[in-house]
Amino acid sequence: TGNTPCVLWFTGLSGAGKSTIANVVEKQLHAAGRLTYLLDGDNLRYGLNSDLGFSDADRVENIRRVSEVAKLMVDAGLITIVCLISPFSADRRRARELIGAGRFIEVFVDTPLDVAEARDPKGLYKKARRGEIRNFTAIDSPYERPEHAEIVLDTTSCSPESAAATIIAMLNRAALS
Ligand code: GGZ
Repeated sequence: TGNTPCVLWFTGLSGAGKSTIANVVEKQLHAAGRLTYLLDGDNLRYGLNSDLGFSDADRVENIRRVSEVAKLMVDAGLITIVCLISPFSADRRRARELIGAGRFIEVFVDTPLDVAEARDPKGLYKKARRGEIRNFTAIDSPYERPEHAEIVLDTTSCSPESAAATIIAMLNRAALS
């Protein structure tokens, strides 16, 4: 299962399910003996990217840094899983070019805003609607939908396990195994 180093790049709204699916994928790859690393935007913002906020410029820099780290990790032979909202097409395109199209798999977690907002696990949408958080993606900051993602998933009616199965099947099919 998924033997060749590559980057699985998850993009989608806050609450779309990126991290949940990524964790299932990572667990399954581990079970198959693969070396992986999960770069989760939410966590990296406590360390590597603790100087960055959510302005457009800071998001661009956040994504640039994570792209560079992902490139190092894939060079080192890891299946590297990135979870970033990464709302701008240009940033995702730059990441693809940097890492190399042949080892970049874009996973668009296309969960509709109303579903993500209803989940609201951290209450962030509620705060954004009240104006307590500014520049919140899909509320008062844009999300540019991917048009060339290798995988598109809507978690409205699909479990994290079946989403993960779709991704693992793709890794195998793409002869990345
Ligand atoms: C979007 C925000 C914001 C704003 C805090 N807009 O769902 P979460 O909570 O746990 O993960 C989200 C995370 C997004 O960080 P990324 O590094 O993935 O964003 S980007 O790729 O756009 O740079 C969310 C939380 O941070 N969060 N404020 N204003 N998400």
